[in-house]
Amino acid sequence: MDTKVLSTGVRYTSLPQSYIRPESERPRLSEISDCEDVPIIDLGIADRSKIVKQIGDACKSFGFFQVINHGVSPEAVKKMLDVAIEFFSLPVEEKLKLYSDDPSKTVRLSTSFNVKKEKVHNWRDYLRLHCYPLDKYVPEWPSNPPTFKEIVSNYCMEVRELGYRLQELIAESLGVEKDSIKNILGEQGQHMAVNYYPPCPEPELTYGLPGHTDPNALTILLQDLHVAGLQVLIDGKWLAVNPHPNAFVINLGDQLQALSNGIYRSVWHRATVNSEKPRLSVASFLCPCDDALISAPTALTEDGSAAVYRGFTYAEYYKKFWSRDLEKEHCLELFKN
Ligand SMILES: O=C(O)CCC(=O)C(=O)O
Repeated sequence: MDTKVLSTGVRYTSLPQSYIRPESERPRLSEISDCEDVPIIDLGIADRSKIVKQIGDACKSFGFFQVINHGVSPEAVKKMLDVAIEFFSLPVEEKLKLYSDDPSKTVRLSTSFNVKKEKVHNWRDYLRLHCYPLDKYVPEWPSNPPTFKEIVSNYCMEVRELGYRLQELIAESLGVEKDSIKNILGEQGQHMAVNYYPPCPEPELTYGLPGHTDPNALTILLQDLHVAGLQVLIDGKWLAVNPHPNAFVINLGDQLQALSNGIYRSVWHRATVNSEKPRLSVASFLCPCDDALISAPTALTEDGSAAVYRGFTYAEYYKKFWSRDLEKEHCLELFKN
C-alpha cells in the first residue's frame, strides 16, 4: 500500500494481502440472514412505562435496539451525513494532514482499527474526534469542509441529549433511580467515529470492522440509509441489521453490561463491506469519565446475586481495551470476580 488510507479515490482490483483473513475467520456473507426482530422503539409515545419495558427487554435479550422519534432533528442528521461524505471526498493530501495511528490523539484520521498492533487490517478509514466539552475540542477539528465544525457540533449536542435520555430509561428499566447510571458515569466524555468503508474488491475475505463490543457506556450509531453492512451476533449467529429510515441503532457498551451486573449485554457487532458502493456510518460514543468507578449499584446485587465484575475505573478498562487485538474475547472477561 503506498498511501496510509484507503479513501484515495483509486479503486482496488484485488485485496492487498495484509487485509486477507484466514479462511476460518471470514464473514461468510452468503450465509447471513437479516435480523427480523430488531426492536424498533418509538421514543415519541406518551406511555413511558411501555418504553421502559421495551428497552429493558431489548437490553436483556439483544444488547441493542433502534429508536425512532428520538428527538435528534432530521436536518441535523442529514447535514452530518452530507458533511461526512464531503470530508471523505477531499483530496487525499488534505485528509492526510490529520492522519495519525496514535489512539490517544483527540482528533485523527486513521485506517483499519489499530494499525500498529493488529495482524490483519480492516477495510475502513475513520475520522475520530473527541467531542466533549465542545469548546475544548472543536478548535482542533477539521476546518475543511468549512461547515464541518458547526454542523458536527450541533449534531453532537443533539445526540448527547438523546444519550442522557436513554441512560435514564435504561436505569429505570433496571429498577434503579433514573439518574443512577448518569451519576456513576460522572461527567461523560463523548467521542465520534466517522467510518468510511470504500468499495472493496473482495468483501468475502475481509471486514470493515471485525466483531467487537464497544468499550464505552452507550453508542448511538447513524447508519448509511442506502448501504447495509452492520451485523450483530445473536445466539451465536451473525445477523444483518438493515438501515431503518430516521432511526439510530443503540448499542450498550461494556460499561453498561458491567453496571447492570451482567443482566444487560454489550452486543458483539461488526461491519462488513461490499464491492459496489462506499458505506458511511457515524458512531457517537458516550464514555464514563476516566475516574468513574464502575461497579453495579447495590440494588442489583443485594438480592444475593454476587457482583459479577470487580470494581474498576474507566481509565483502567480503556487502557486494557486498546492494548488488545479487537476481536479477542470480551474485554469484560478480564474483570470478572
Ligand atoms: O459501521 C458500522 O455499522 C459499525 C461501526 C462500529 O461498530 C464502530 O464504529 O465501533
